[in-house]
Amino acid sequence: MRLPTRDPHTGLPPLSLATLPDVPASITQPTFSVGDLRPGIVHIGCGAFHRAHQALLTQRAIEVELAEAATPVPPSWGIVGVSLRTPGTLRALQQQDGLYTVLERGPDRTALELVGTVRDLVYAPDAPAQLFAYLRDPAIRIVSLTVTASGYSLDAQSQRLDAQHPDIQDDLRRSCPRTAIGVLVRCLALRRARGLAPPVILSCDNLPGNGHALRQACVDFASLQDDSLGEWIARHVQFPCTMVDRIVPVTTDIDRHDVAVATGLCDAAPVSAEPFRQWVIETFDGPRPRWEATGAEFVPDVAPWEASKLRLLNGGHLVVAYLGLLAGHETVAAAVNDPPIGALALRFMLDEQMPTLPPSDHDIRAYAGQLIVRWRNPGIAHRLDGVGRDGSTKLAGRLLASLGDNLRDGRPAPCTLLAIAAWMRCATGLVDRGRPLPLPLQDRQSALLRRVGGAAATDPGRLVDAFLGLPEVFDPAWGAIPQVRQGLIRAMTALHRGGVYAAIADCHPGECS
Ligand code: CS2
Repeated sequence: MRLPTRDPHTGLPPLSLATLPDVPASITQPTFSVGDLRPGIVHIGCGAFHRAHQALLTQRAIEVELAEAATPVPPSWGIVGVSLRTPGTLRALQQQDGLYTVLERGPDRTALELVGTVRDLVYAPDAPAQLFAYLRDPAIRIVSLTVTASGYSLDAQSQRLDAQHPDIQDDLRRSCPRTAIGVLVRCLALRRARGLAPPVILSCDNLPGNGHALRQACVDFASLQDDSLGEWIARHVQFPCTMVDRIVPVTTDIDRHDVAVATGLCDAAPVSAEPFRQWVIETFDGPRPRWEATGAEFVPDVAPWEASKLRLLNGGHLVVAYLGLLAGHETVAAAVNDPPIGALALRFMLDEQMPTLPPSDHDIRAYAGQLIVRWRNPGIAHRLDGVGRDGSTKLAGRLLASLGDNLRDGRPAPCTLLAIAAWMRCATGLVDRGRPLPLPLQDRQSALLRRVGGAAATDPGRLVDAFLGLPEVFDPAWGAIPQVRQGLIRAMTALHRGGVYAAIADCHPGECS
């Protein structure tokens, strides 16, 4: 516990264990003694999403368990938050003894909740020994992660580990791994060497079959070092699939200001989020928090939930992001409230994504309608450049997988093709006639995309061919499918000549498909 010194900018004492008693009773806060919580989970990628979703639900689960228990000691489900790459938020949280505020922003009101489940924080590049001490500790029963799809180092075509990826190559040579996959495999190797049970590895990222993809990546990495380790992981480690959902925009100064006004304390790392949240988890064995008591669902097969969420919500987000950015919008709400873009997003979900979903009793029409309402939430400023970033990895599960299904079944997919063309245009960093995109997109491949796209930017046909020729993004087979290549060139030409609205007006089934 540190002494409360005032924040130099706001003049307020910082949020910390020492100032926790000063938080007004009107703010929801942990009902247990935060300092007594022992770690049972290591979470890799302790960003805003994790803190607004799993960490918050873990707090609620602890509270339920505690309310039913005979002793006042909280169950051991504290979280060790790990960052592999960026220290910023982690350092701020360290200063606050891991405490932070979640602002639940609905259309009409904002509710605040203080979260105390993050009990330690490790910036892996600075403290590898501390990280691996936690990971080999048998008290850690679950290692969860939100590192985004690009953190899985998968080959775009095979969806197996990209063994040639420079970070993976580097990790294979190092005594101390730095990638998510390298770190997980080292954790499992340490457990195996000591004869300890492995933790459950819980992927909470938005990629198809996230648990299966993670298992394969870990087995592939381990097998490159030691075949028997790969076999042991395949046989003994559980990698449940999950579907996670909550819209969590990047934290802004407005969030920090609102927390300061409400609490009288300075929280440098609050998160804001929509009221909606959903967590569907493939059933697994072993101890875990009572997440089901907080609304999470445990099911034998997550696939139907995952497919509708990835294809409608995350895919729809990309449609809205790339067309919205080209139309000059900044947020999802502004783009969806722009009638042609909102209507296109709905058409995309109902006509092009819904028919590709696995059979289930889910009401997909109602889900699509609910998504439009969630996207329009005026309390949330969800920036399009954030939603659209890393398109080179996101397209695969969100747009290309369903495009493949539609082609196979002979269904036109003009909205999907227009969204892919819009991504290509955004990825060049140029809107038209060399004008830079007002909100540039970040991408792990941005240097490549700008170089390849920039060279062909003024010619729709060359631009489409240049991008289709990138194996980092597209299976080479796509370029040889006439409906795909011609549909993209048609959409790109419409964007090029008349801009977004003309391209949307030109987007009819059977014509640009
Ligand atoms: C978004 C997601 O940025 C993105 O890729 O599509 O973060 C989305 O907001 C969440 O998956 C919602 O659960």
